[in-house]
Amino acid sequence: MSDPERDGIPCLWMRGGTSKGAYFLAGDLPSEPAARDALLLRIMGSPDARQIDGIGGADPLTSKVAVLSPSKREDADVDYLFLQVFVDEARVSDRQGCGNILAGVGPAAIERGLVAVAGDETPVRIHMVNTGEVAEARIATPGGRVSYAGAAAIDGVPGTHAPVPLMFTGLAGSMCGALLPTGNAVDTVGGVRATLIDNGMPCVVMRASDFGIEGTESRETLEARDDLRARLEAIRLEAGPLMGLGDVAEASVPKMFLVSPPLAGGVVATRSWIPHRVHATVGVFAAVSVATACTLPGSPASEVAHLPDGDAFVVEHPTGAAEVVLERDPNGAVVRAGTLRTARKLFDGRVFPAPAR
Ligand code: NQM
Repeated sequence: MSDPERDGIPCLWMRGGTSKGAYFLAGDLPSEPAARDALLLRIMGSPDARQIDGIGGADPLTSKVAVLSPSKREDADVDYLFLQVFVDEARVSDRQGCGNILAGVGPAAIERGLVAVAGDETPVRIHMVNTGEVAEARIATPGGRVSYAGAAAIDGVPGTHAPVPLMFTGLAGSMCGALLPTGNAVDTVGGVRATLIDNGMPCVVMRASDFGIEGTESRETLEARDDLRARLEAIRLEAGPLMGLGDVAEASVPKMFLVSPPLAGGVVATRSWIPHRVHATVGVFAAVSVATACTLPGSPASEVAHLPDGDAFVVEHPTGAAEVVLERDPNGAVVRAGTLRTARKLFDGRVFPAPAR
């Protein structure tokens, strides 16, 4: 019988969008969730602020896991379960998806033989197990292999890489059951006007000015503000049950957004708490959700947003901007969304978990 500590576990370490994570085949991990999560904590080196005895990058954005398996669904090729491994707590959560790590799923599925190459570009239909929707990715596969090289650039990642276009349908209410789980475009939570929204990611969207900040401060400046984090956490704990998420004390959702007028020609400027650290960029589904909030008349986001003429919503973030495309029906409801990401294989090998503590 193989011993993970001695023999290691097959693992692809990949950048997906502006995040980084470990990609596993489900068959290489324990099937029982508690045993799987205990092993992932040992692999990432959690709990430890530096994750020094594991491969995690001491940041929630680089302490992520994708578990892949062939899909049994007719409309999907691969099942993708996302797991957030907390950095300084012994906790692994499946209570959110991740659109950045999603960008690496197509390449990883092809690398691992779950999906066959189909010409110079291979479409991969990905069932996102956490929320139930299917995403479509298109992966560059010239010459029968995944190519990571290309001319696409995304803010928050140096250089250019092969484009990974992602398209989504049916995101509304992914975890909350409805786009606006309270039925309102505006609620007052903790004395602040907020939009409680889920168009792929449960988010609480409020105006930065209601917190006495510009909303354009750096990640470091905002993370130094313990008072702000505490106020946002109090609102988050109140918003969770209102959004149908129950007690969110131990969950990584909802994400907390403070929005302000765009500074660089985009639709809106964002700073997001995910939920305790400030995002270096912006989550993919979170960007779709906050862009959708901008389209709701009377919402706090609509008051600061500069809406585009077409479908392309540029969401500004601490290190640039991310563009999401929102296709709307004649009533204004978002029916399809998409974005462009890149991904890169960083390491393919076997990972050796730390001894159980
Ligand atoms: O919203 C971080 C990320 C994410 C999530 C987070 C994401 C998304 O950027 O789809 O991508 O919000 O925890 O990796």
